[in-house]
Amino acid sequence: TKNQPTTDSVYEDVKTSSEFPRSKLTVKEKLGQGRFGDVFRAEALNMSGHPGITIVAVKTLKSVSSPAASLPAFFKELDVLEMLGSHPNVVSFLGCCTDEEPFYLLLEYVSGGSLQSNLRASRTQQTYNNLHGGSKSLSSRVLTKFAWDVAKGMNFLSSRKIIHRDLATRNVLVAADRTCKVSDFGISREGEVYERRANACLPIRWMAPESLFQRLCTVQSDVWSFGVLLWEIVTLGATPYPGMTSRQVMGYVKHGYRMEKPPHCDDKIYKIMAACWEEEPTDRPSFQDLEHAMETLIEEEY
Ligand code: ACK
Repeated sequence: TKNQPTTDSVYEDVKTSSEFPRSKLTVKEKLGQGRFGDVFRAEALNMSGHPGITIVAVKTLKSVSSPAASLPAFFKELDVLEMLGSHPNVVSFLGCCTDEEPFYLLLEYVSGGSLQSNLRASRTQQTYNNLHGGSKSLSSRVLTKFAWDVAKGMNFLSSRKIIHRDLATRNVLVAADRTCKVSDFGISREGEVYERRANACLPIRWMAPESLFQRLCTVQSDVWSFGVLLWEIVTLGATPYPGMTSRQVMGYVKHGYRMEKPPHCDDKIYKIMAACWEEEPTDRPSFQDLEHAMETLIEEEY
């Protein structure tokens, strides 16, 4: 259904409604390196009833052949995005170009960069391994609001039975008005935090024990990752399990150890992250619980 070449002409006219004409797209500067290829800013002409130009983010799939596993992953992501609908705390899917290579995914353009880079840029001193860095520009209320936004986005995704599999501050984007938007669904991504294990690059430090040792990914393992994301927010973007190798992290988690409360971390927030790290997945809160808990924290701050 994605305009893939087919030998059966009967299906030639079956087009996805989200296909956008490539000729109406002007690709501008590169924003960075994405999961399947580069990410660019682009201008889309007369997109979905909006006359004139809409700024979009274009995710490219470099080539079908390299690596071979990318194509099914790309279409899987497309299927997920097409059925999603929109939510203010989730990066919107706007369309795709799959008539020929390179394939494009068109996404809502979010101008403020990742939550991770925002947290790190806000530090008074640029040392990501120490956990004492106070923020010069982000109040604790703003930090709690970030967590609330992510919980709302994840509550929406989980209500649609979508498992993120890679929830972390690097995969949350910040809009100009500081709204956080969950981005980057799927798992097959390359990069330094995706540590190699059994020929797969995995975000070890964000993974629940059942994901690490039984390859189980569920909404409850996303909740575990949300707990790690809370820890990232509190530490202004430190790398989880500081000073430990990924192998050490796996042993540590397996034996029931958890990250301790970071200095200056509010007791209530630590209690929430610790609940996300319950050994038994069903003992962890739901994203609905987490959304509510973050809202309560915000209300208590004033
Ligand atoms: O941290 P960044 O500036 O934000 O660098 C990465 C890069 O592309 C590779 O993922 C940016 N990026 C990804 N998706 C979007 C988007 N929807 N809008 C704006 N920038 C994006 C991301």
